[in-house]
Amino acid sequence: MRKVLILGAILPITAVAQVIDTFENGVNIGSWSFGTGGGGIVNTGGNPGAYWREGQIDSFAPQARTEWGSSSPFVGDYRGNGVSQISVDFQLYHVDFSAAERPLTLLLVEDNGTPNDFDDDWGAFVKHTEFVPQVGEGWKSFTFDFDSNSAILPTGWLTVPFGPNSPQNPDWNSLITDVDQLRFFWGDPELFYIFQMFDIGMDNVAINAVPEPGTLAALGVGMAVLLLRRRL
Ligand SMILES: [Ca+2]
Ligand SMILES: [Ca+2]
Repeated sequence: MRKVLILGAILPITAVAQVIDTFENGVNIGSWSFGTGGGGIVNTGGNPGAYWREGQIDSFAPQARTEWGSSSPFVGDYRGNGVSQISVDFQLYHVDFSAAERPLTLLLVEDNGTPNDFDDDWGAFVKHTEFVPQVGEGWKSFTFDFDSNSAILPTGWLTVPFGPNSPQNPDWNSLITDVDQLRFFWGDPELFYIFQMFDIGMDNVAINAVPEPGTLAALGVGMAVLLLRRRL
């Protein structure tokens, strides 16, 4: 009886809070696009159902991004909101030459407090171990796990300046407590690529929060104590 009560008390605390953009009913929760102005929601063929399709992306590296200055739930104070995971599904329908061996990169952008001045913007990014999908591969899912409570740039992450006035020593803490834009960058931001036309689909963009590790550890200790007491 006591065991049931314990589990009942823990489950709500460890539940994952999630915002997921499935694009159903014509709703683009996250203000997503690839920035061409030509994208839109298609009602069938997604993973499943509706999805975001942008067919005329002329770019060296397509970048699905939250609209600049939007109130997208995919930006803001990641640390305060306990964000620990971001995931997305992509499909590649067409590319002129090749999209082979491009990692999918999660890129978080900081406007440095000046949203109208792009010369001092910068970002922090982490490359997924999986490459972007190829034509004919169908929908491919990507999940990025990270610690927004880390006081320093997490292992595997790098920073990138976007203008001549970007800070010399970019502050991870100012970024992770006030993310201004989320981008999924189709490639390695440190490499150069040729311009090509891409036709891409996107679905199930999700941002997840779980309790801080300290909270889980405290619960673990509590469970151990309770189990010990039961045995005694
Ligand atoms: Ca969908
Ligand atoms: Ca700025």
